[in-house]
Amino acid sequence: MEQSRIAQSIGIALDRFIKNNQDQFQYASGELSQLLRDIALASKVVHREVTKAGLVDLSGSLGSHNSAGDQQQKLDVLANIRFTRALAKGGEACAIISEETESYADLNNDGKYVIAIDPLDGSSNIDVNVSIGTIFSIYRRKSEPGNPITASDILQKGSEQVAAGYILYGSSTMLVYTTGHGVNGFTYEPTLGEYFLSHPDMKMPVEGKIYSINEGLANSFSGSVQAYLQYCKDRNYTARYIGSLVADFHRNLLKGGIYIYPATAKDPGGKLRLMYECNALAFVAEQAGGKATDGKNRILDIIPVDLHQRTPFLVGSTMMVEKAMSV
Ligand code: AHM
Ligand code: MG
Repeated sequence: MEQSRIAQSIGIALDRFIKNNQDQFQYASGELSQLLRDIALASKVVHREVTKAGLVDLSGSLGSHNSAGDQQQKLDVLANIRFTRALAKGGEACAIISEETESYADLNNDGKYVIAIDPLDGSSNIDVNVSIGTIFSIYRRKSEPGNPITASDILQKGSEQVAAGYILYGSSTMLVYTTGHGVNGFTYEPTLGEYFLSHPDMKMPVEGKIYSINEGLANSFSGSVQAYLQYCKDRNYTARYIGSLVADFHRNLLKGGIYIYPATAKDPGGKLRLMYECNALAFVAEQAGGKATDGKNRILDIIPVDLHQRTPFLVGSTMMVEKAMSV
């Protein structure tokens, strides 16, 4: 019933979709809806900046100031400012954890939500005009609003996310999110300045044939990761690696596949960050019927001890992830 209701809403604008589905949230208030709208708004600004990246770089190379006399800023820093500003203005967030800042940003003590965000992931791809993304997780704070936030508000495990998702700045810009009731994808229509539902109730194929991994590092992979890669090759699977997590994940979500960033000699604990890269995608994957693990533990069950902690990450079609864990 719920699924057909969503399927019938194809083409509906994001704002209206959020409003229509507000009753699904565990905490029936408009605050979470407002947070999602704040994130969507900031992403539209980032979309605008991303599409101008080549021009910005050009003017940057002529002098390090723009026409307004401001210093040119790197897009990832700019994206961090855009998202932080949007979330701070709304008042619903009490803290933001970001890849771009060492410590968390303490916002409104009355806010009920903690946001973990990678404002612009895969940013080394900006210079070469390849897809990049924003990844976000939303948690409800544990302590009473009105008080200073505590470590237990900040260091929550992924299973406690109340919403999560990503924005993919690709050949079109898409926002994909879950509030724990399935996954829905919205495509941005830049001339109207609106996201519209284009991918209702997304499901990740249970089995797939695409594997995504930086195979140049294979010499330092564990024996089991190397054995799984051999398994993929023996079956003529397709290798696809953009080097932009959101883009690699999104393709595998739609087509069926596995993304692996294992422990390597350079990054023995894995490269990717648990709190603002892996948890959100793990939540989306599970809600779409997929699986996410560090090789042993479910990603969403890992208790974080540090804002920026890393983890090995295997995410994708359930049967592929299970196979990768069992070889
Ligand atoms: P970043 O947060 O510095 O952008 O790094 C994260 C990115 C992911 O988007 C991508 O999947 C991975 O790093 C690629 O790493 P590598 O170049 O080692 O393959
Ligand atoms: Mg990142």
